[in-house]
Amino acid sequence: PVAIRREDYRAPAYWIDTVDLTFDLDPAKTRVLNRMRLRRNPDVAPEPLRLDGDELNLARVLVDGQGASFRMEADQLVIDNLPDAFELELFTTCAPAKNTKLMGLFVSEDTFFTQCEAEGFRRITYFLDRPDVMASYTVTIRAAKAAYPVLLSNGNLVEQGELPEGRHFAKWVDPFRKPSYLFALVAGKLVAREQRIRARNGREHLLQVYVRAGDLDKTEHAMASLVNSVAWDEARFGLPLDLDRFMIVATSDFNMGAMENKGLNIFNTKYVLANQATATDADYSNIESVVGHEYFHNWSGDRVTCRDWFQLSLKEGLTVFRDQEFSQDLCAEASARAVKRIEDVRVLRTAQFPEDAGPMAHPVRPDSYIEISNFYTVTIYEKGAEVVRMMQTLVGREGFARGITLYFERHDGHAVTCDDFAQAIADANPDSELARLLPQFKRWYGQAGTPRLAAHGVYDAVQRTYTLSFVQSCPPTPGQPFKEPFVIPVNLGLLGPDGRELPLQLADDEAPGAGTRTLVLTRAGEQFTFVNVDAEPVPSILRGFSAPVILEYDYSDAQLLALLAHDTDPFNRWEAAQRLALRAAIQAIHAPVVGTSDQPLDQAYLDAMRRVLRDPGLDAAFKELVLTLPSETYIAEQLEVVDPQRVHLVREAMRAQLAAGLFADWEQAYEQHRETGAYSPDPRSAGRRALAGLALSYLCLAARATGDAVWPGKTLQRFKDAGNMTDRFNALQALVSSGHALAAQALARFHAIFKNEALVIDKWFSLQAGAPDRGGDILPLVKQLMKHPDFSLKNPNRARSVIFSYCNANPGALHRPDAAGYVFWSERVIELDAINPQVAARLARALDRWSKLAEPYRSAAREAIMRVAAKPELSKDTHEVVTRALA
Ligand code: DPP
Ligand code: ZN
Repeated sequence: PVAIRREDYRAPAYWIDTVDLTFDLDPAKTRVLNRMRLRRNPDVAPEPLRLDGDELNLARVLVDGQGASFRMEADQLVIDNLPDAFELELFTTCAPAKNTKLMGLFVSEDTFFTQCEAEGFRRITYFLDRPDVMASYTVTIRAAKAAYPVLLSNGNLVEQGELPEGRHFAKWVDPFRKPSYLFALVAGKLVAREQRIRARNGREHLLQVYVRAGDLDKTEHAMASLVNSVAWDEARFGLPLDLDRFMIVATSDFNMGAMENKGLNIFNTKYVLANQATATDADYSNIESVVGHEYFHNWSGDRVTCRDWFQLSLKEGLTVFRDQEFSQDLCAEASARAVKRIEDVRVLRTAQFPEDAGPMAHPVRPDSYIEISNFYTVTIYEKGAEVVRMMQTLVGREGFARGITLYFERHDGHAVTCDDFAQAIADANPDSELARLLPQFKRWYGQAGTPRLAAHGVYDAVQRTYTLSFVQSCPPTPGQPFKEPFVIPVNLGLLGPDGRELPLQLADDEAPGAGTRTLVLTRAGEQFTFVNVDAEPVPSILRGFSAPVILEYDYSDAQLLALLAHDTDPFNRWEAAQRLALRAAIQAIHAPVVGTSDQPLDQAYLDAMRRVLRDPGLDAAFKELVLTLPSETYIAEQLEVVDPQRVHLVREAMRAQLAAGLFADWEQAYEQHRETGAYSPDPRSAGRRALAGLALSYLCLAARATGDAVWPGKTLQRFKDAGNMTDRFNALQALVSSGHALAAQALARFHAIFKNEALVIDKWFSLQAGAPDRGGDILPLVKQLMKHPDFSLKNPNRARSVIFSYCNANPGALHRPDAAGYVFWSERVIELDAINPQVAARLARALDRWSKLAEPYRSAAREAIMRVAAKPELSKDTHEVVTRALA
């Protein structure tokens, strides 16, 4: 496989103006007639037409109605000697029922679906399958009426009718030009929830959510989320819905979460279906974000798209930022907004920071790839969103909205680059720091790696000054040994000895300012001196996580406790507790092992946690975040050399301490928060359920140590009586994760109740495969789960629920001294690669951080990766991941 490089970008030799597709759908052999109008691109030197194709059977090629000579070069169809403008007619067939890759046209539960991003359209017909070729599409779908009563494609339905032999057809015209990756087709037995809305500008729209017949009662939340999304994008950014009809269709076989095809979004059922009996609060919240995300792509992605796939973050980073802001704006209370921000940062730090420090590290705008599917990463998405967020911080919320307006004015209908985006935001704010620093700011797009920001504070009691100095650095990443300094906006506050916020006055300031101030760092090292500071302050640095960096500050425990107790910034309050827990974990990991009686947490920490739990002024959701320990993955990231078993044991010891040490407080927290009234997924009641659930899990854990039977009994009762899935699942989880004997009957009952609910059965599998390991018991269980009649490797959700929950999300169980976890991993990667390379390549990433492992893990993990790499006929996807891991 060859690498594709950003610097090699060239405009296409031809443009495609119109595409007229006719599908004769048949699962075994679908016929596709593709009539296109093409013209030579006058801006580039003449060359043959090269169309991409993949696993197609080509039957006919006509140029202006005449048989034409053509040749095949690898997967490309090449035609020479073409006129400047012409009609090209191609007739191909493909086999949707055999398409286990789920790219292109495939069949899921007797329904046809497509997935074309990034390069799936070439599996439907030969095409210039690149995002800068934008065409107008007309699509005619023909199929057996009884089996496929609903026929959908992008845009507007212009005609439908009967055909001989029980067949029928529908013809769709998309009023907007689009790249091929946004094409979509759906055909099958589906029903729709419909809602008509009138937008601010008076225009009427029909919104539809299509699902299988039994699932209609689970579409209310997705529809509500869609209605909110339409209103929000108009209100916040002035971006209206531009179509008469907007459709969402759910499928249970899908590689991604969802796909933003113009007017016809295709979703994984996981991000559509919810009712209170089957979905948790987390599911409700994910549905809201993903429905928002795909809808917002209608502008940031569809109306303005990417020139090439290196610009993927242009649409993904921006659209994640937009969906994060949407979810925050839907929160009625500021505290709920803060909780959402903490959750987003937690994802960034536990998933993206390791990626940025590992073999797959790449810039937000990568320089090369072998398989673009491997670059739908947390770096492109979440770090990309942080880059957009920093722009907003530098130009202000209103300035940013102006920038967005200018971006769409300039580039509507075009395929553009990350530079174009940053330029528009800067140009709309010519006096801003962003405009002044733009070339340097754009290093965030070009340089990979998480910057480290070391801060140090010195108080001068005589001068009454406080000097904060910062030194930034960024470690080498593959292909980038040296980094230039970044522009880092640091939101800062200072707390006085009594915990109150101090006024901030730099030497040059005429008057002090109140509250948070943004310092904009641009050099490797710099200093800021605050004047008129009456006593040594505690600095609250990087409030709201104003930049995606690792902040190092030598806080004393007392300072962290002060921040936890008093900071006005909720993010940094939470962060102070995380730092305390992390510090305790790291100390215990490095300490000599003394039997099994680890006590990593000290009394001051436990007392602080008790105060948080009992504080009537704090939200339940916030308490739950503070009382949740950093994950094993996050702890491991802080270490030079990782012994995963030691990390696991120390964290389990910390959990046991929190359980026993705060037993009475957990009882009280549970009793106070157990009732949430009629079910509603709003942040306040979800927060109450989250805290009650955490309390229950600690109570069961404590009971395990003491042999007490009361709390496990109560938990089982709660599991049985629960009126919603969140409470039910939390109770189940408390029993399973404490390893209590009652877990077995609860699991059996859960399966029996929900045996016909695929998404709930996924949870059932995932909970077991992801449970805390006790003496190596999880791997045998996982192998047993794979033999369960409900298990299937072909369904990505199901495969993920067992295999990923074990390999990618349960480090304490995967990393076994006997290497059996790695052997299992390598077998599954190879097995999956033959079915679905995209899913296999995700799984392949589970051992990304092998080089950090202590022996014997390190050598054994490497050996397992080499075993995968040595396999002949590996997909490009998996090949790229494992070769990078070994590089
Ligand atoms: N469907 C994926 C997303 O929305 C890729 N565009 O992020
Ligand atoms: Zn997206």
